[in-house]
Amino acid sequence: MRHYRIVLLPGDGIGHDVIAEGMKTLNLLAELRGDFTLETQQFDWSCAYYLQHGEMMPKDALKILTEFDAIYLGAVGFPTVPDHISLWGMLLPIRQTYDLYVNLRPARLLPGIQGPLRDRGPEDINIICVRENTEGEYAGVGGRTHRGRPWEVAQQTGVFTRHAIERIMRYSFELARREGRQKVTSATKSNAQQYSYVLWDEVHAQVAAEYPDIQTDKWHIDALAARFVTHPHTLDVVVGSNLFGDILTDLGGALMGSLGLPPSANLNPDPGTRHGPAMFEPVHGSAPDIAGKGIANPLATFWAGQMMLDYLGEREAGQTLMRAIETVTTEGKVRTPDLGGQATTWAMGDAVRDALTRLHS
Ligand code: GGG
Repeated sequence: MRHYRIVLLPGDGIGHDVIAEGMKTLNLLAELRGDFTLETQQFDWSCAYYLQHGEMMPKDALKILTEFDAIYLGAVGFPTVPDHISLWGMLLPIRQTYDLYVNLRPARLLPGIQGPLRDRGPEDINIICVRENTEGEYAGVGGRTHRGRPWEVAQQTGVFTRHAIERIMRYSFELARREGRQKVTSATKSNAQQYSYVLWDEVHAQVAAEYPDIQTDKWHIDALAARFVTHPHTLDVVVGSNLFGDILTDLGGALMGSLGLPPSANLNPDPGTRHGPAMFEPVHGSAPDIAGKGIANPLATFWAGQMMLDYLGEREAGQTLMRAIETVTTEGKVRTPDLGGQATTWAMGDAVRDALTRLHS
């Protein structure tokens, strides 16, 4: 019997509801299969924790987390704490300290879901976004001075290293090969950003030359954002910097019909340079406006659970979970309000668990 230790970080807002439902679903899947078990430990690190302790997580948190096989995270951020404090107090240190340099975010229209684009179906919207996850605009380099004075200055420096660009490009081309994809599209802005994105483009071209079997192109981020809407069928694997990847994948979520659907995996695919466990989370945040109402869509978190199972080596179990999710979207009987229905988080969770049970009977 294979055994995995998962750390649960529900975080803030709807993170609690979706992680509880996610674990209930993963545990049922493990039980139905009978060939692996999931042991969990939950920590209450969050904005509420910050208000009590003055920090988002304890000083030894990053050491504690290394004892686990994977992190299953809900959402970070709540209006009670400035967003830059919560993000830099938890999510970004985990990604950077463990060098989880790949943020993998599928943007795929699920069967049965009506996206906002007229005449576009699941065959048109099937993009894998690869977001550089450790530097770029999120490097955390900069400062403020002369606070409160009329001449106050704030500087935020983007950091782009050949090393990080090269590995995210290589990962994207390898992913394209592995997944039978045809093309890698690079998001750039080398017309205005004459240093960082010129290096980005140069490294993109160098790495692309090693993969003659994979087509490639590049678009300035503004044009690419438009292309997501006008030509989504021409996009296959899309690689972007930390900020561009973040923005494009919210757009991707919108094209999928709801931000309650896209998942996200924070990975370091090179065992030799891994400093901690991979982290799996929905793309969405804590959604304070619907927190506590029981109406959050748990499907993004379930899908993140599928990515976690895949990472742990439980690929077949992950595929079954994905089939269960797609069964529910195809049948269309249970829909949370973000998808135009009235179902609760728990009803959606029950529907997926019911589909899992049917798939196993
Ligand atoms: N599900 C994780 C979460 O809370 N995401 C919200 C967020 O602000 N993320 C920032 C980022 O991924 O860069």
